[in-house]
Amino acid sequence: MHFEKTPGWLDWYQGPSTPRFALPPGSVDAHCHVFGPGARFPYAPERKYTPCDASRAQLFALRDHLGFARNVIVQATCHGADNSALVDALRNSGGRARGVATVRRAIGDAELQRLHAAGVRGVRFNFVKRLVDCTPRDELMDIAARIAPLGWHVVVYFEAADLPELWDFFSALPTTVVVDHMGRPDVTRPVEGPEFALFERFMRAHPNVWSKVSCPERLSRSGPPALDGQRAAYRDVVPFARHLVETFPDRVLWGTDWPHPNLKDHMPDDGLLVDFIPHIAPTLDLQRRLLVDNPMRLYWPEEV
Ligand code: 0GY
Repeated sequence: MHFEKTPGWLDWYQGPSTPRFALPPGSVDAHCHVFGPGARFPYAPERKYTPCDASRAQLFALRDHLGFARNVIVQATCHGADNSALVDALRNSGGRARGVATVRRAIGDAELQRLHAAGVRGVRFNFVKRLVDCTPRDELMDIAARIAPLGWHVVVYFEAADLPELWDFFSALPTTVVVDHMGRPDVTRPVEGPEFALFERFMRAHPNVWSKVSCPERLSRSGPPALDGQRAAYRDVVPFARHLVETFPDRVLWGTDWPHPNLKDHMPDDGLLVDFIPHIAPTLDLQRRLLVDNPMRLYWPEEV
């Protein structure tokens, strides 16, 4: 099957630089995706965008180039609840990838077991309206109850403005809850302002809640580094991510978000994204927890 990309789609960056920051041995890229290839793993009819292909081989080549040991591959909304491309990537990772799937309430126990055997360890609930149609809360709660006995967790993706309304639902989830991209703060607002303070309060009030301190390229208004080197990359995001890393050092994860769906103005050089890490995790101890200890505890607990 042939798919036309969404008009204006930005393809992932070819030939990323070699990071200057040396990742600690055993580092995990805890948020990335595969897209198709569409000819083999067709995009879902209900998708809100059609991406360029981004195969498992291309993801694993990036992993090796950047110096990561492992990946956590998150089901992207363009594949709906068809986890075939994800499962194919996990099965062909040599045990070096774990996954977060999208499932519907009707999923059978045998299918859940099949996903678990492939390496799935979580489900994603997406509340970003431009990406998905709304799934009723009672359906999501049923899914959470089904996956909790497997030791899986729930990954949630939402916009900061929606946290007040989602607070009680998230509080009722019976698993570890991982928030994508710091709950998408508006980084033009102060880090100590009411919006981000609410997110911090949410994490303080719920010891089972973790956050990915990922996606500076998506959250930033100041943008990528200037070519003359006079402007640091995504500097407006640093205080937000660093605050979470320093306040909750055992509940933060980092990921590239490759192949970076739906970016509108630029496509990041993934090598430069890795060079962002020491700005948000300034000590060796924080770096090791963020990149190795925390993701290993969540995704490979049997090896910890
Ligand atoms: C991300 C962010 C986005 C997209 C998806 O599954 C997806 O389609 O997650 C986005 O558009 O903000 O984490 O990849």
